[in-house]
Amino acid sequence: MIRSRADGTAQGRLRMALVSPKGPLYRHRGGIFRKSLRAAPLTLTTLAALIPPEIEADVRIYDEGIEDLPETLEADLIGMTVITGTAPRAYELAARYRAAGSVVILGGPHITLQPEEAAQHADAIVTGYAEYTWPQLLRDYVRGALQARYDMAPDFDLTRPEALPFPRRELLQRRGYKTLNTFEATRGCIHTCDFCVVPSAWGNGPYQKPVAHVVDDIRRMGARRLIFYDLNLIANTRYAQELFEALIPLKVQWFGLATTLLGDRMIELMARSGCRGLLIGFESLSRDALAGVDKGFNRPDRYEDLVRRLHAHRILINGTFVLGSDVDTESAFDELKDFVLSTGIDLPRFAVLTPFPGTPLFRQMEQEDRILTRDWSLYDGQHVVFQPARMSPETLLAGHERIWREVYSARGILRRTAARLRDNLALYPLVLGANMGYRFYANNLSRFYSCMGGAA
Ligand code: B12
Ligand code: SF4
Repeated sequence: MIRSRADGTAQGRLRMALVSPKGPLYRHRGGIFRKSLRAAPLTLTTLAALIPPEIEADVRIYDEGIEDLPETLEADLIGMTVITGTAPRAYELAARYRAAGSVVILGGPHITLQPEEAAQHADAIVTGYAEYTWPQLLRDYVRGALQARYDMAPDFDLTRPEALPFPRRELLQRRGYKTLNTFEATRGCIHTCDFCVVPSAWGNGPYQKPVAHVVDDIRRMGARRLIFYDLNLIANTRYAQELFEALIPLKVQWFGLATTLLGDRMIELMARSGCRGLLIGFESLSRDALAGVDKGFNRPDRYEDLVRRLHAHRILINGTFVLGSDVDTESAFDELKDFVLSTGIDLPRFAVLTPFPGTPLFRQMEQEDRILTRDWSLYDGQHVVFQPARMSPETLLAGHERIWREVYSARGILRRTAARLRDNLALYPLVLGANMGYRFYANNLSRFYSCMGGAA
């Protein structure tokens, strides 16, 4: 049943709450994302900005990663953003709020990938990017005509002015985040890695905001140091060049995400535009493992050279790796640890291979009967939810924890980052701060572990 206000239409000011539920690791109390690792997400501030101007609304944002939720939410309409690891919590909250009379709308990557499941827990669901559907949903709600489902249109684009309000960052609890200066220029990615939710949830895109709009957003925030959340900033070379050229006069320092496909000219331009750090998905040192997940464009034999070239331009590296591929044996942990320590990756991060529902990897594992649990709260990249091919789930979990601890031991941090004291002294406090944040993360991981080996 679709509910709206008692008389069928909304009257007076709309009381709206936008909620980001907690996951096992990202939570206010007892979580392991320290403030030094938390930059403000753009999801709820973007949704708040998309409320049509003719709808008078009092909006509050609640991020359960940084604060406790009040017992009750005095809201007519509640929008919740859901990733896989937060889905069970989102459904629990949705049931509570619906019972209390609020209308609950769910959206986000997990809802997009599992719409039938999600629909059972909401008054309406929104799949895909919501720049056009969310305003339409709100208008429908106000006139008492809420639909059960709103899907992103195939011709979605991010260039029209109505899709480009500036995120309402003033609604966030400033104290909870290391920075509010997070931005996005593009969405989506041109690649199709089997384990990644991005191509499955949102298609390949990339969708691009006009560069002038991105620059305006940065200027109005007065940002000097900022983060781009784009999944792959260099997906479209021409757009990337235009963006980076436009950043040069701003004299900002920026951090973002890119693939390993970085040529010298691009690196040089990025450095000139203020790039000081990149998150790069190296994923594995094995070509077979990469080919197995459709990420064959990564060339492990070139990783060391890439790290050297980025460091030569004083660009720090947040390198991400995935453990548990079908070619990984127990020796993979030590090989990876040695690689990370010897190349001096500034901030390495390790995830357990996770077949997120809705991805090709999930379908493959399901066909092979290797999914060990459908408790989505364990789908956070730090638990083992599938049967690995060449080791036990327990070995994978233990090896994953060990590598985190070893590369973030005092000695590990020093060995990886010592060279930055010589060649990037100005950013060393930042490197050290982030390393200490991840050291805390590494030392606390075991508190959260559960491994589903043999459970299914
Ligand atoms: C910021 C961020 C974080 C932050 C904060 C996350 C939070 N508050 O939960 C931190 C660093 C803490 C984080 C951690 C993790 N993250 Co994260 N994160 C992101 C990131 C980079 C940006 C999100 C963002 O602001 N996007 C910009 C906004 C505008 O886009 P959007 O969120 O997609 O929202 C749009 C639509 O999806 C839709 N929409 C979304 N929600 C809703 C809700 C409603 C009601 C409606 C109508 C519409 C709607 O409308 C918006 C406008 O179009 C995304 C990748 C990305 N670029 O999207 C990953 C991403 C969300 N993270 C992901 C993951 C896996 C994780 C971790 C598990 C990683 C890890 N192992 O540590 C943890 C888990 C954290 C947790 N919550 O428990 C995955 C989610 C995959 C999945 N199926 O679960 C993503 C998609 C990255 C990826 N490449 O796979 N993350
Ligand atoms: S390159 Fe990165 S963002 Fe793009 S599909 Fe692969 S894992 Fe996902």
